[in-house]
Amino acid sequence: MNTVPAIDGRDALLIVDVQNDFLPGGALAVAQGARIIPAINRLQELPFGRIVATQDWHPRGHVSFMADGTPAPDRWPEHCVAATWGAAIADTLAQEHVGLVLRKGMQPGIDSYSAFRDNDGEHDSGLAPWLVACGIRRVFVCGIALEYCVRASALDAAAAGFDTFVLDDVCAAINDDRRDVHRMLRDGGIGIITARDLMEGNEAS
Ligand code: VGL
Ligand code: ZN
Repeated sequence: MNTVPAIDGRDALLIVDVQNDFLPGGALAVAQGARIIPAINRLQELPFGRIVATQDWHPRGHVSFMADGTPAPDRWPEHCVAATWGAAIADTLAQEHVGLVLRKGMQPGIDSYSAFRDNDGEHDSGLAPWLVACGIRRVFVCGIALEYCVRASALDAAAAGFDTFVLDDVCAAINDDRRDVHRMLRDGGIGIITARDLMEGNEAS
């Protein structure tokens, strides 16, 4: 078992990109996307100090969209166009405890997998100092997609000095084989745990 100390007000839950376009029926559906939502809702009942949800939010013609349908690294079908149905947070995701919705990927010429900064590393979202100002010490990350926005956000949380954990079973992955991404996360100093580890650590004794 892999329990972590009980959740309290110095802990943040970061829910990455649980949006219609990343769920079955969406433009960039990740197979397990819908399955993780009930567990995320249960996690939100723990006494986190802050719960943040990110939203991929692209202008039309965004650089990350495949211009002519040709697959290329970091190019995707058109998805999460700002203020469309696909960009909306899934309506099955509980939102009453979400204190901050952070939109990312809004600049036409640069993508942003991480909640903390753009992919060029030059534009900071302000999330890290905001979490520090809120007294947050640990960040727990879940959501979609494990290999892209979850990984980038978790690595940046750790680099910013937060004790960082990825809730592996509450992340939807593009690939069935998670070994490479787990290695990258561990190399970044991130703990890989399950929702059960957290729920068990919070049971009244
Ligand atoms: C994502 C690809 C493109 C993600 C966002 O949320 O992981 N992946 N935009
Ligand atoms: Zn995107």
